[in-house]
Amino acid sequence: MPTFEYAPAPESSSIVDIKASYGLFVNGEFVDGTDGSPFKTVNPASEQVLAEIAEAGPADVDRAVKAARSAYQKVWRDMAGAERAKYLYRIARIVQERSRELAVLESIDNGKPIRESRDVDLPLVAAHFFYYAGWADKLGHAGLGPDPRPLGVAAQVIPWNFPLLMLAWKIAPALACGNTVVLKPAETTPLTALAFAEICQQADLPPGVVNIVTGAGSTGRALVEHDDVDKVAFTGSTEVGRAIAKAVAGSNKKVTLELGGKAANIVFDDAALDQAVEGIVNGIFFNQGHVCCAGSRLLVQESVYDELLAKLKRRMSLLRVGDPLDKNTDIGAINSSAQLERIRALSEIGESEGASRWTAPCPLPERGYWFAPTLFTGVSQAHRIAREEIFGPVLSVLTFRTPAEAVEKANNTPYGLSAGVWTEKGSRILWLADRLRAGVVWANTFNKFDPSSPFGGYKESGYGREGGRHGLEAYLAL
Ligand code: TAP
Repeated sequence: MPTFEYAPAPESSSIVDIKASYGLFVNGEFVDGTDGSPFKTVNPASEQVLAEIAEAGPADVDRAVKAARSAYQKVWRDMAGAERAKYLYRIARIVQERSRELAVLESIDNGKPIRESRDVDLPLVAAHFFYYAGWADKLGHAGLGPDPRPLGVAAQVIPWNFPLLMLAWKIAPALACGNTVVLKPAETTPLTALAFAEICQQADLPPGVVNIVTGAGSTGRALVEHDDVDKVAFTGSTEVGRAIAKAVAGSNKKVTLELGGKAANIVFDDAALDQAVEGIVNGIFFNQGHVCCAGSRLLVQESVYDELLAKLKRRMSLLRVGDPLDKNTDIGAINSSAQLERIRALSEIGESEGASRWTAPCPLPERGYWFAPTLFTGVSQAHRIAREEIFGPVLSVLTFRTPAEAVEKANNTPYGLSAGVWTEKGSRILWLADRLRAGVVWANTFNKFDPSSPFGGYKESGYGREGGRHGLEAYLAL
């Protein structure tokens, strides 16, 4: 089938001003790190160094926690909710005003297509701040008791797949509830968190209410293990989540963990197949598959398997992989060489365990980290590609005959974060939603997010909920 040729439509990067080096954001100002070694952040689409970033060592983390404690006790805890709300609204509006710049910066540092950072990440970031600003003066009416109180200082550690959005998920509810925060972005994507620090200055947020400490795993560990934090909020891998749960066990710290997933996207034979194909593609190839709730296991009813697979392969052949700043790009760069290695390794294991690999025919740029959209058929439930999170653009396809078999296979995973169901039958959707052990179940859609909707997992996908009224509970003493 002939398709149109697309001329490149690159977004200009001249709107962002990346400095040669960045310090830590502590007590309202950028300061040099004192006991860490600076590291570099690179553009994964070109492998070019973007900036040098300070690493926070234990003494720097301690300084940030002290600033957060002081701001909590002197300003933020006792400020009227309506006043706190004004700061959050102000931040939300500045994010909107600077959204083009922030979207470009996110795509440069993370590798995600500008179409997604511009149309998904940034609108949701602003929406989270607007949403939680609305709660700040209504906490007594959230159904969580008549006089909910803040917890104190929150230590927040986030991953690299949605850098600014994960920051918003963490900071907006924490601040609305009267807590102060120290946040550590991922080592490979610190730039938008540092731009957010500037936004805090621009919004005249009282010094110390938000502190940003950059660094790698050791900085995160020093932060969550610090004696003077009251709350730990972590999003990342199940492995690190487990280590954090052990480290804080026996302390008074309240903990929420948002971890990995291996979601089933279940297609019944009565589904609108073209629509389902769009949902499958969005489910696994959105954000290069670097999505905790990605629909990485496709379960297809046997009677429509051949038809669906043919449509899916045709659609995958049209995906454009390449320059994240080109507005035509569907799939951008893999975030780091380490992640690319992991995707390659698990894909090779898929082949060696006997599954059949099919890769969409597409040219890949020479420099940078790239992986073409791939699917595996002939996958059994025992295969590692059906059990482990690949966190890349790789789909494992399995089949089922009956609804009961679909539920059994969907739930046969250590994770329980999300699931998708494609069918014309409303009663079947409700029947499945009741039985799927997943925090979110999407029906005839996938990867839809809204600040008013709680998000979180079962089993090894973690505990606690973020988003919505439920997200307040994680930041309040009730
Ligand atoms: P991780 O390796 O777990 O890293 C997450 C964050 O924790 C990073 O900032 C990391 O620092 C830091 N970290 C590493 N070791 C630590 C330790 N011992 N103590 C405290 N912090 C530590 O995950 P990742 O590779 O960045 O992200 C991918 C994973 O996140 C996937 O499994 C994905 O499913 C999950 N994820 C889950 C969700 C939700 S909402 N459930 C959302 C997004 C991602 P550095 O990276 O800087 O070293």
